[in-house]
Amino acid sequence: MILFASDLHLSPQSPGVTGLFLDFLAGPVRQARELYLLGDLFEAWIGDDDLSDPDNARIVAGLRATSEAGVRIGVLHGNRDFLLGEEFAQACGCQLLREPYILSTPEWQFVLAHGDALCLDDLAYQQVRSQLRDPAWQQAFLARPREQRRQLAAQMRAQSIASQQTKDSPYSDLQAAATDDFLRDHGYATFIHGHTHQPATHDHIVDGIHVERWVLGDWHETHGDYLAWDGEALTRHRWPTA
Ligand SMILES: [Mn+2]
Repeated sequence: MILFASDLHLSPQSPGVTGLFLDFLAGPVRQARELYLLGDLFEAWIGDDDLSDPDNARIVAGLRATSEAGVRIGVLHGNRDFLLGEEFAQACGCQLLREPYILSTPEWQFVLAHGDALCLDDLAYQQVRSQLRDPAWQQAFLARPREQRRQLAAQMRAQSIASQQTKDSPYSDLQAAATDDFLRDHGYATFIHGHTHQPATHDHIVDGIHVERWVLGDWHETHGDYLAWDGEALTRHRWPTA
């Protein structure tokens, strides 16, 4: 079994979600061979020197125990935790993957991404995104004292909430034409992504070929959403199950 989840947005402000995620790691994930986290595992990540934060340490310990139990964990960056680095990956025993990531199984091909790179209609967002993903900007940010980075992250978060309020929908969707190009460029593989917080399964017809696009949901205090591939079918699940 291969499991997929995204947009947990783990933060000290939502301890319920952290609890659900740790139960998820100790539960269904232990029965799986692989787990892919498709971005925004954390609400914010200000640098790997923040691994010592007690909340982060608890989450890393959960991931570590899971990888040590033999589950391969792949992590993609989201637009919140784009600064997750090698130190984090080593502490968890997981692998940081560059998006788009092609996942080939003996039975099927998938392409994995966070999803925000295809939200091209939101020009303001794409501008911010290219700044945050710029290595020079990242280096300068990481060179600041940790407390300053924490404040800057909170400021950016507040600005993003304010700009969302002027839009019809807080999360713009993927651009249709760019998505079709993306599916074509990745061999019509089944596309799994998150970011939009609009869980659904979409059917695309690209060059006459039917391609599925599965959107992961974000996690809440009461429940989370994940997908499972058992070698034959992709299915959506709610956690906890009851
Ligand atoms: Mn996101």
